[in-house]
Amino acid sequence: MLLLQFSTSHYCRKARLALGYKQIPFQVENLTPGLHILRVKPLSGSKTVPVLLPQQKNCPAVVADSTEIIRFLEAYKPEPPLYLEDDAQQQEALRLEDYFDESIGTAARFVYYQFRANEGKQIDPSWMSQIVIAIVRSQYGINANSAKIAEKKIGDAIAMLSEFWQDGYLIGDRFSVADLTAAALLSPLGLMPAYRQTYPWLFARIAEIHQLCHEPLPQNWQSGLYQM
Ligand SMILES: N[C@@H](CCC(=O)N[C@@H](CS)C(=O)NCC(=O)O)C(=O)O
Repeated sequence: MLLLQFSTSHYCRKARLALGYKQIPFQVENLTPGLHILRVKPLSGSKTVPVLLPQQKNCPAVVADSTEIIRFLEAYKPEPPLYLEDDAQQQEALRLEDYFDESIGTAARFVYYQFRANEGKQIDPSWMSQIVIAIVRSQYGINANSAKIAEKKIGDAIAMLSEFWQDGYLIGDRFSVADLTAAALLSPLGLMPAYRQTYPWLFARIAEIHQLCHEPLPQNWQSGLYQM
């Protein structure tokens, strides 16, 4: 299997966590943001990564979007499962996956790029890095106001996680797609000292999930160099 990705994207991390959890061998092709469209659009019709090319008999040629990739992997290799047996619990797990994808993954991007343009500027003050940050901020409309709204969404998500994650799972009594998605999409916050210091349990849990999924932590969790 070949995963087309940005190496530091948290949605691509979500796909890698799922592949790793199921111990499915895969290779990655790292794309350059902007130029990636030339590779991805003809394959999936969309402009986002991750995109998985299963390259296997009786499998679709292209699976785009992290949620679809997990759905495909679950059918391709059901064990160990990321979906839950109980129907109601599974519906709830998919609802949480969607909430983290649509609301929290985007909010994490806003909070992180606001940080990188301000307190986190010294992490990489090079003009190259600052240009990338400026392009991303303009592409997504990231500014002090939009980042403030995103911060509130992240706060609500962490409050919810604090009820379930300190000693258990988001749904039911085992690891599921909901836990995996939360860990992937909140991982960029591990580069921000304010979050790291205030919520050590959150980052301990994200680290545990990475271990369970055989995926290294974001390379620069310590130094704060991270782009998505
Ligand atoms: N819902 C998508 C979101 C993926 C996404 O937002 N990917 C970003 C990278 S983090 C991307 O490809 N951005 C490039 C672009 O929008 O041109 C998923 O879950 O796969």
